[in-house]
Order: sequence, then structure tokens, then C-alpha cells
Amino acid sequence: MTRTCSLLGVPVETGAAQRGCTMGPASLRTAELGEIIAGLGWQVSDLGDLTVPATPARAHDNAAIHHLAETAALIGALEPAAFDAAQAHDRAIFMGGDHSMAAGSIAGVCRHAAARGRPLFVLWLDAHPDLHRLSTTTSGNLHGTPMAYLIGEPGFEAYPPLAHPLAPENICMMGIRSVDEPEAAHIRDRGIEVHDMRAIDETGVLAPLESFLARVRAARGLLHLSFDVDFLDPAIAPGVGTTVPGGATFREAHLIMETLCDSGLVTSLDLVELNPFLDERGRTAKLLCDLTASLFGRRVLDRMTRSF
Ligand code: B3U
Ligand code: MN
Ligand code: MN
Repeated sequence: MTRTCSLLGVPVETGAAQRGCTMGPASLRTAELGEIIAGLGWQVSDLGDLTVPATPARAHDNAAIHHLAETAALIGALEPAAFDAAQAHDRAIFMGGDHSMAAGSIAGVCRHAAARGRPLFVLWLDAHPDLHRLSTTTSGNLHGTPMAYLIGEPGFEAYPPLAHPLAPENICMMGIRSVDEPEAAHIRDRGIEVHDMRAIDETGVLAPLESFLARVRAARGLLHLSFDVDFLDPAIAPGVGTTVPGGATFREAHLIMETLCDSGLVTSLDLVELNPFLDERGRTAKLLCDLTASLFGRRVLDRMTRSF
């Protein structure tokens, strides 16, 4: 039977310091993300772009924070949309938008997993752990907070209440190379599995990924992939506002996507932080489409039928 996939655009940039991520969904559509997935044999439904209701501004004790009301409204609108998309399709893609949207997409997918009686696991590919509480962010950029919200850290009264927190032991982070001290404390205290770039240099991407996938399979879990463009090295992915040197290579990223495809475990994904205003002739958007194609089954050679 043909498998189904939904695309939902989430054109938000209020969680980031720089403007431009609102153009992310349009750029991915221009790079023909939907057509590419359809060409791999999937039935694709583009659900259009999420609309977020306007809300009056809200202040916080932490004066660095900006766009708090907008981010809370985004989470409130995206959580049910993500739940519905995941309920109705074999795979749901959320096209960002900055990473603050993961607070809504993953919250909705968590509720979907709970409704199916399955645990949710998250593979977080990012230069950053995005584990700030509202009280600890010094940049005030709320794309640095979704993971702390999702695991039920305190102090998120300004965000919508979270019905189904994500279990910290069900998270695997890879590519991490920019961590603030309060985030490091949460990684230690909550026991989150993190493979920073030093670990990846030492072991490669395959060994930690395969052991995480074995855990997901053993628990009969659903797997959400949250892919921040800054996971990739800026030399191959310039279209992002928060470039950090020393990121994942083209080959590491494709190997991860192919391995995830083989596992058959991924049921939803975020493609976030694409900033077309900073991109070079659509290069980063096209790379994201190619990586997604690897996740959806594009192969160089069919490995089983190869003959010598
Ligand atoms: N941890 C820093 C930097 C950052 C987090 N996420 C992104 N940048 N994209 C902060 O601002 O919270
Ligand atoms: Mn991020
Ligand atoms: Mn990042």
C-alpha cells in the first residue's frame, strides 16, 4: 500500500535573533520537497502553512526574552495541528521556521504517540541542545528553549501546559558543539544522551545512531527527527542564522538519513532554521531536500541486489 506523508509549513522567525526563517517553507517548496518525496513513491499532502493568531505582547521577569506571547501562541496552534497531521499520515513533516516551533510539533507528536500507546523518542540533530529555561536564556532567543519545555523543566508557565512531557531518556542528541552552562547542567542532571562533535570524531555517526535505534525498536517507540540546519557544517549549509564551525559533513548527514530510512522507525520530522535570506542560490534548501530524499528511500544502489 502507498505510504502517506504530510507537509505543514510553519513560517515563524520570532524565536531567532535574525529574520528570514519565515521564508523557509516557501524555499523548501521551491526546491520541490513534495515532488521529490512523491517521486520516491509516497502519497504527499501539502497542508499549507500554519496560521498563528495574533496576541498582545507579554513581558517576563527575564527582560532579555523577546516575542514571548508570539511563541506561546505558536506552540498553542502547532500542537493540535501536529497531532492531527501525525494521526492522519504515516509520516508528518514540519517545515520551519526557527526551532522554537519544535515545542509545538513535538508536543503534538508526543500526544499522538500516547494515543497510540507507544513511547516517543526524539533524535535531535543540532549544533545546540536548545535546553534553556525561560529563566536561564541570556540571548532571549526562544529557539534556545524548546527541549527544556518538552522534558517538563519548571518555569514554563508562559507556554501552554504540556500534557505529555518527553522522557529525557528517550532523547538522543548528535552534532552538539555550542552549549551554555545551564544547558550542560540539564544534560548532566536529566541524563540526556548527547554525542557532541568530539564523540562523533571519535566513533563516527553510525555506532551511536545504531545503538539508539536499537533502543527505539526494543521499546516499540515512534521516532521523531528534529533536524536543525546548523547541525551541518556551514561550508555546505550556509543558509542559517546561527552557523557554528565544525559541523556534520555531507557524507555523515546522508549516512544518518539512509540509516534512519533502513530502520523504518521515523514517523515525523522537523526541518528547521533554514534562512533563505542567508542562503546561496538555494543551496541549503536543495541539500535539505536531498537529505530528506535519503530518509524517504533514495539510494545510490540497491544494496540487496547489487552484483559484482
Ligand atoms: N544557546 C544559545 C545559542 C543558540 C541556541 N539555539 C540556537 N542558538 N540556534 C542561545 O541563544 O540560547
Ligand atoms: Mn536548534
Ligand atoms: Mn542550532
